Amino acid sequence: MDTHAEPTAVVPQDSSLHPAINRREALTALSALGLGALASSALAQAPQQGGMAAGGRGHLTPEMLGWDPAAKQYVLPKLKYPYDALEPHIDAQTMEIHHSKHHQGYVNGLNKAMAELDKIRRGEGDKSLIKHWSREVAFHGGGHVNHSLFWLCMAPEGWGGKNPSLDLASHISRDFGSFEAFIEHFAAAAGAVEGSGWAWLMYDFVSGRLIITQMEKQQNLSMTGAAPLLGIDVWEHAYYLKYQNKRADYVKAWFNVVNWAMVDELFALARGL
Ligand code: MN3
Repeated sequence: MDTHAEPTAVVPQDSSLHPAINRREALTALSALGLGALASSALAQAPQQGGMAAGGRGHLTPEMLGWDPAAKQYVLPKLKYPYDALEPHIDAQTMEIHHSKHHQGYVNGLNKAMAELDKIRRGEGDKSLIKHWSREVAFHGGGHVNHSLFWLCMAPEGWGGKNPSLDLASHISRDFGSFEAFIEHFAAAAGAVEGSGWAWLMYDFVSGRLIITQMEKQQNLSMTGAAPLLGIDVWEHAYYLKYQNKRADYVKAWFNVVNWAMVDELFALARGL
């Protein structure tokens, strides 16, 4: 991959794939998803920007981020591509089970935990269970955020370009040495997660640098104050049907379906652009 390549994002012809966006609603959704830092950073710049849609950006909607503004509930986001669209790299059966069963489970668990905590606050629940429901929020909420971003950060080959934008690519080169060094580091981090978890490319607000982190389960070891930009799920449910124990092969294949245009979008949002 060429660090200095021109952006190669290919916009799908079906305009319904990129619905118009209301910036405030998207920011609300980012907040609801627990991406408060990402949302507040974007919000801080909102008056100067006049909306993402006006700037040519704005692929994100609350629904895509897993939030129903009307019901004020977390929802399973619809995918922007069919379950078989990531073949041969990610097989259709894995995608269907992963999205409709596993992710739905996190949505249900998160809504349930939020409702139970609400009951306790109203004096109708068992206060001794606050610790239990708080852990449920962390685990299922983490799972919901992670997967909502995971679906967005993948796309059929060619949709999101083969490389990050020049802007993101230059930051990657600055912070990791080169694009190749970044890929190597990211793949190694993903391969070395013990048990179930994730590897993430994140933007650290404090240092203003890109970092790579590992995440155990859905949230352990996660870093607050950094915005997730690109993550790979290395739970076995994400790859076992096709790749069995060969996680490294899955990680290598997965890079073919990275939606760099969306990663660019999240990177811009994180910096309030
Ligand atoms: Mn998963």
